[in-house]
Amino acid sequence: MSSRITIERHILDQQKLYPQASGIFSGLLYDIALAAKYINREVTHAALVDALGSADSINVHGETQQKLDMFADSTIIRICNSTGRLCIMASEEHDDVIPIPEDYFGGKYALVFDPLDGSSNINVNVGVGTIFGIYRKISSGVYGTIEDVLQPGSKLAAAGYILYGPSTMLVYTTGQGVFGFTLDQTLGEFFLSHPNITIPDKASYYSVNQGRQRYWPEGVRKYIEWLQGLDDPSRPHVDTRYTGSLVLDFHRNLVNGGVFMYPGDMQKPSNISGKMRLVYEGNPLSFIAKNAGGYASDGLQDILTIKPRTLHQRVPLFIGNRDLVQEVERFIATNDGDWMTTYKAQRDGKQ
Ligand code: P6P
Repeated sequence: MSSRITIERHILDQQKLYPQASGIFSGLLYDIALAAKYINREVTHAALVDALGSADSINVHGETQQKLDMFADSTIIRICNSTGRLCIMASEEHDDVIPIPEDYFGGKYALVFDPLDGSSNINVNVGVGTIFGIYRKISSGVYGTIEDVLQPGSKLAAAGYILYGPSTMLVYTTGQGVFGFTLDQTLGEFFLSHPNITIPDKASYYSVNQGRQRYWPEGVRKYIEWLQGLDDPSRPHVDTRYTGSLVLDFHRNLVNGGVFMYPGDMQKPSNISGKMRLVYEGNPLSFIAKNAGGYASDGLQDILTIKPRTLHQRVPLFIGNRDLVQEVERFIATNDGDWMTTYKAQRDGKQ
C-alpha cells in the first residue's frame, strides 16, 4: 500500500523540479482533480437521478447542451474561480471568456477546458471526458483577457484530460513526461497508475468517422486507403477503432499507438476546418501527444504552432504516432491544393 502515490503527492514531487515554484500551479492541478471527482460521481449515477438528457439550451455552436455538460462546466468554474490561482477561464460551453469575479483575487494562470466532451454518448454508456489546458498569464491587468487564452499551444504550461470510463483516469503533463492516475472510487483519491505514458512506436489503430469519407479531400481518402493497405496488399493493414468520443479515442491511440483524425471536409464551407476546437481540444491534446513522443497536425503544420484567432476556432485534427501524422501531411500536400488554399485562408483570417 505504501507504494501507492496520490496525485497530490505526485504534483508536490513534480513541484520540486521547479525551485522557483510557489505552489500555486500545484494547487490548480489539485483543484482540477477535485472537480473531476464531482463530475465522476455525477456521470456514474446520472441515469439514477434524472441527470441524463438535454438541458433544453443551445451552446454557441448550436449544439443542444446536455444536463451533464452544464453540471461539469459549472463545477469546474465553481471550484476554480475563487482560489486566486486563475486570471480568466474559457469553456466550450460559453460564448465568451469567463472572468474571475472581482470579489476574488486575479491569479497567474488561465484555464481553458471542454467540460464534458462526447456527452451525447452518455445515454449509451460510452466513456466521455474532460479536457483542460493551463497557460501562464501574459496580459498586463490584474485580471486576464482573451489574449491569455488565445496563445499557441506551444505556450501551454500544462494540459490533461479526465476519462470517465470503466475506471476514471486523470492524465496530465507539465512538459516533463505524461502521467496517468486512476480514481480509487472507495477512497475518492487518484493514485498514480501510469507513471510514464509514451506512445508505442507501432500503431495498433486508426480512428476516424468513415461515414464522412465522401466529403474528405482526395489526399485524406488516399491516406486511409494507404492505412488499409489497399494500394499495396503486401503491406499489413492498420485496424480501425472509433467511438465518437474524442477523449476515449485519443487515450486508446496514446496507450496502444495509433492516429485519431477529424479531417476538414468539403460537405459545406463551415466544414473546411473540421469539427474539433483548437483552443480547448486540439491544443491540450496536441501538447499531451508531443510530451508522449507523438505529434499533431492540422494537415499542414504542427498544431501547437498555430496562433488561435478566435475562442471557438475549429481545426482539422490528425494526432498520434509522429510517422503516421507526417504521412497524412504528405498525402495532403500532394493531392489537396484546393482544400489547403481554402482552409489556410479561413484559418489565417484571410478569406
Ligand atoms: P462525429 C463528440 O460530439 C465530439 O465532439 C468528439 O468527442 C468526437 O470525437 C466527435 O465529436 C465525433 O463526431 O461527427 O464523428 O459524430
